[in-house]
Amino acid sequence: MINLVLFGPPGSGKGTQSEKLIEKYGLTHFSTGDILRDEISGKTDLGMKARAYMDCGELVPDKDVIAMVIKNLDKHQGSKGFIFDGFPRTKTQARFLRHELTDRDMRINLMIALNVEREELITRILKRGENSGRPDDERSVIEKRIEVYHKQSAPIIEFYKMMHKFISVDGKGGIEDIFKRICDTIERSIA
Ligand code: B4P
Repeated sequence: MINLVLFGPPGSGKGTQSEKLIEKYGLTHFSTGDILRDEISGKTDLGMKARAYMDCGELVPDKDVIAMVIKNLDKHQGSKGFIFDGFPRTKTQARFLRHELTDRDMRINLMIALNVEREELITRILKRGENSGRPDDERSVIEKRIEVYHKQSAPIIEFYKMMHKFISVDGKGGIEDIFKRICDTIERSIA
């Protein structure tokens, strides 16, 4: 079983690369952003609450995300492994994930962080915003999301570094080139 955390600022390509990794390694995609957007589409209580945070670029509170993760994690029993995309995003979430996985006799093998500079992140998300219909793909919200990433999410890099599970990959360039870098990293580190 391989469990990966795909990490990086908004627009770094986590969703894009997750799709390719799932196809290659047969893993289960676990994207908290996608699950939250499904909750919004379904107009659930969580969705209505989450929307207020997401639309202005803030993180959804840990207690809500954690309850949602507990509900969704056991839907995938028998999985060959997970790609955690956009989760964990805070130290509390990182500690929670380690605890939940240990209880299930599982562990994170590697956190792969996609390294992309700020201007490129903004360009990519603005381009997606032309068609995505996502209220958070708008410049001032993108800037807020990047700020929140640096303040609240980037500190968890230390958590994974201490466990010798952190690897940074160059996230600039063509999608296929980045994918090859990620696969090489996985094969060097895990296989
Ligand atoms: P997410 O859905 O996870 O969004 P994101 O981090 O902003 O990444 P995104 O998926 O947009 O970008 P990607 O890198 O794939 O989260 C949205 C919101 O949900 C958060 O702001 C937060 O409010 C909430 N949330 C989610 N998880 C949470 C948690 N754990 N705790 C609390 N709150 C949570 O790609 C972006 C674009 O770049 C795409 O259009 C893609 O086509 C393009 N792209 C990718 N690679 C490229 C390349 N190499 N070249 C050019 N373009 C590329």
